[in-house]
Amino acid sequence: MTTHNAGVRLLIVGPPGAGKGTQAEKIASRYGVPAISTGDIFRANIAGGTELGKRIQELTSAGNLVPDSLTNEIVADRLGQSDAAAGFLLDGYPRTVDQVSALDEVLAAAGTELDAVILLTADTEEVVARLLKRAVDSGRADDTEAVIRYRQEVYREQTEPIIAVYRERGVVVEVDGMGSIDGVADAITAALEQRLAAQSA
Ligand code: B4P
Repeated sequence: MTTHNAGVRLLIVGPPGAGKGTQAEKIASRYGVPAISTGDIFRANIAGGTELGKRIQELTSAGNLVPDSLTNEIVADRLGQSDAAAGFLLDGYPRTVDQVSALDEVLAAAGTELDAVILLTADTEEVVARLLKRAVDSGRADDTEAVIRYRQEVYREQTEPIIAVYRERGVVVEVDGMGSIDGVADAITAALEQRLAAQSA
């Protein structure tokens, strides 16, 4: 345990299949904060079979993003729950520049800010291979090759611009996501510890 486990506010960003969800669980448990994944929230809505779930299913199974207005509302509500008051790790959100602004507002209203943005980098062919494997293992509707490749494009067009915004704020911690799961986890931990120590120095 470190001295940085209280009140840490993080987000993890990277291309689909970079391992955000995989690493988010590990980081969140290390820092004792909830991992909040918009992808998981949407899949839970789909599984619930509601009208909202059906609309989300149409969008995500084609590889498109869910509209900002809806996503922002869902995340603001989730961040308002008591378990997120002392810190959180956002996984897969923000995914657009508009979502960055919405998150900024929620954090400003709470008088808090992000401690670090973990950028998980990965090679396109490797992530496509991982997601094709996940398709076999878990059968996700958005894990067909055409949709996987389209989601990489959506990432480049809509999500990559948020990295520049966070780089300008000096909060980005870049980690190579190409190693083994445990190797990547160790690299994230080391990079985060360095960042959080520098911040509190
Ligand atoms: P997500 O659920 O975020 O899905 P993802 O980007 O495909 O997966 P992730 O990067 O988390 O990879 P994972 O750890 O699973 O989004 C799904 C959809 O929801 C989006 O396309 C979009 O439509 C919608 N959505 C989500 N957030 C949104 C937002 N904010 N706004 C609008 N729409 C939004 O890893 C992938 C696979 O690789 C796994 O099988 C894993 O076991 C394997 N793996 C991980 N690390 C590995 C490693 N180091 N080596 C080998 N394999 C590894």
